[in-house]
Amino acid sequence: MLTRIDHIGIACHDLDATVAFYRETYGFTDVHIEVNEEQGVREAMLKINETGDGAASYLQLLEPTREDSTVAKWLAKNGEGVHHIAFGTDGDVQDEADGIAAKGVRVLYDSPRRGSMGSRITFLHPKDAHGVLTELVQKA
Ligand code: MC0
Repeated sequence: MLTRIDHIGIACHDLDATVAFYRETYGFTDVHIEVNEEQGVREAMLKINETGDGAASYLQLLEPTREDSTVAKWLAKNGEGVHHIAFGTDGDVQDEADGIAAKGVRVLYDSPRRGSMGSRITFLHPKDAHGVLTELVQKA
């Protein structure tokens, strides 16, 4: 079952400057930074609150590490802003994806890939989700 907004992904040009903005403007100081080479991003997870399913909700700031990454492509076309929304599941993310695929929504990966902080993730095509790139997350 999808039980939380796991994170909102925001594309940015300069990760350090954007983290500083969120820290100084809103006081979000719980920050985890990592590089995900497969996805072509350096990312910061800013914890906002814990959720009723034992997980948490985050803002995710995404800076591309290479020009051919999905985020670099998106930034070139749209500029900085909200890139995707991620729902968290309390179960197996592949089971969740299979159930959604059965409703006619394209799932982008055949099997889950590695996401932030050791999570398992997959994505739904934005064209099948009213224009919103949607990620499914199973926390580590
Ligand atoms: C593209 N489109 C979007 C979009 N990206 N619509 C809404 N939100 C987005 N973020 C739209 C385009 O405007 C275009 O529509 C159509 O989808 C095809 O886009 P494209 O520019 O031709 O690009 P494609 O087809 O090569 O790739 C789009 C696709 C890709 C969604 C398949 O971005 C993808 O595989 N995304 C999933 C992986 C990802 O985004 N990774 C970065 C976050 P029009 O109408 O113009 O034809 S990694 C992450 O978040 C991890 C690390 C984590 O959470 O832990």
